[in-house]
Amino acid sequence: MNKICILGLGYIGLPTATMFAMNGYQVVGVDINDNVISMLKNGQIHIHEPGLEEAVQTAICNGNLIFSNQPVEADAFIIAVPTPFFDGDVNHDYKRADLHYVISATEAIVPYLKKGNLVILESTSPPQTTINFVQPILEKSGLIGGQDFYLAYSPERVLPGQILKELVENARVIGGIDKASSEKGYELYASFVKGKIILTDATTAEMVKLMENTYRDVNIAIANEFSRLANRFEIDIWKAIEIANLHPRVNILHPGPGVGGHCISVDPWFLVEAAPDITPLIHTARQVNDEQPDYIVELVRQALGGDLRGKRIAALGLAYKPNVDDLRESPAVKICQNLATAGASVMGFEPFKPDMKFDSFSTAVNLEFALANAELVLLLVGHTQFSFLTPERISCLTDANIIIDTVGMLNTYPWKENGIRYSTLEVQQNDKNLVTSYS
Ligand code: SAJ
Repeated sequence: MNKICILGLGYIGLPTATMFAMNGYQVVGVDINDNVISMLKNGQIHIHEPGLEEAVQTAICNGNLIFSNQPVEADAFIIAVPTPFFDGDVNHDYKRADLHYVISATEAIVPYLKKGNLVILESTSPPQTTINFVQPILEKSGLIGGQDFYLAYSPERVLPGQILKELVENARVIGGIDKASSEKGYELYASFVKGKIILTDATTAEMVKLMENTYRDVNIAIANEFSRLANRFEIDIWKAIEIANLHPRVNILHPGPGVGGHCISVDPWFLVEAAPDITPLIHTARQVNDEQPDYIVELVRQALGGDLRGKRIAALGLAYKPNVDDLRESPAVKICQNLATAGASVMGFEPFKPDMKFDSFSTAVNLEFALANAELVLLLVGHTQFSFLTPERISCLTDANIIIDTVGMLNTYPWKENGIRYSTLEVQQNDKNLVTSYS
């Protein structure tokens, strides 16, 4: 295998294409977005991921990585397109996977598929997508899966922000439609993967990916529910979690403003959709995490005396998690929108995307501008640069004397001594006077 065609140049496809190109393969990266292709041809990337732009430029200079808006003949095809859920799907009480990108990418391969080719699906997909959707579409070529071509599912499991490192170091699972397909997939990925490579069948590999993200979602949901209980019983949630986690078999995750991103807030629904009758826990966890932004809006409302109309709120961080520029399914954005709908005047600030604009609320291009007129500061994302917001610095930048820190990042600073009311997801124990005025 010398030549690889990768369909979808997003957060996974682009780093994967680059990694193969840096390891000696001829790679053609394909995307249907012409703007993305022209940026990449100029050596610029359209996403924020540490080290990626330099790596793409190196691969282009080596002559191993080129970009196109159409597939080409190749030895191996990798599908790395998004699998979102349907927007505004009102007929179900769960969200359903929208597989149209996977289907159209697979269809796009058909005219180029030859005997002996390997096709890998990397997109997170509902159980049995590889055997029930991808294989039959590819067989429209007249070739038979497992006989004329190899087909496998191999999920990406990398963490945005650490993609280049994790692509190499993480364990990789490769699930073929038959043993030969798994082994062919092994041959391909072993060129750069240093983590363990596990061979299995396609549906197990699909389930493994969904189980991992669902496990995390359910665990974040219980952390969020614990934070609500902590608020009810007026205890410090962070301290309680710290103590509970001293138990050798307990590891409670962080509560926060909710779960965002294109993975954990989406993937568990694929299991619920596939088997709604046997997934009540997964369904409920999704609901708990999806409701967390409303819970935060309520905390802000209480802190501001029960009425949000006309209140000036600086919302720091709009990304779905710390130190990334990705706003997909971001709970921070949802919170800003809901605050604005309730009448607040919201000034959002996302340092990784300072030019981002929204219909319902304003955005600031820098921290100073975001804080200037605020009466309440709402920390929504634990970006490293926000960790330096000491009481002194805040006092210099704003007259706001209320801070709500939804990620518990600033809870070691002496806010009270500096005349600032500070609370996290719960009302602080050491601030009992405020407890009553908040609730
Ligand atoms: N979050 C919390 N509390 C926590 C951890 C996360 O509220 O304790 C929130 C984050 O703020 C964010 C969301 O959950 O809004 C998801 O963030 P994440 O860092 O947990 O995960 P992702 O979506 O960036 O990446 C996940 C990873 N999966 C797992 O950790 C099991 C990654 O390895 C996968 O490759 C990725 O999904 C994916 O592409 O599926």
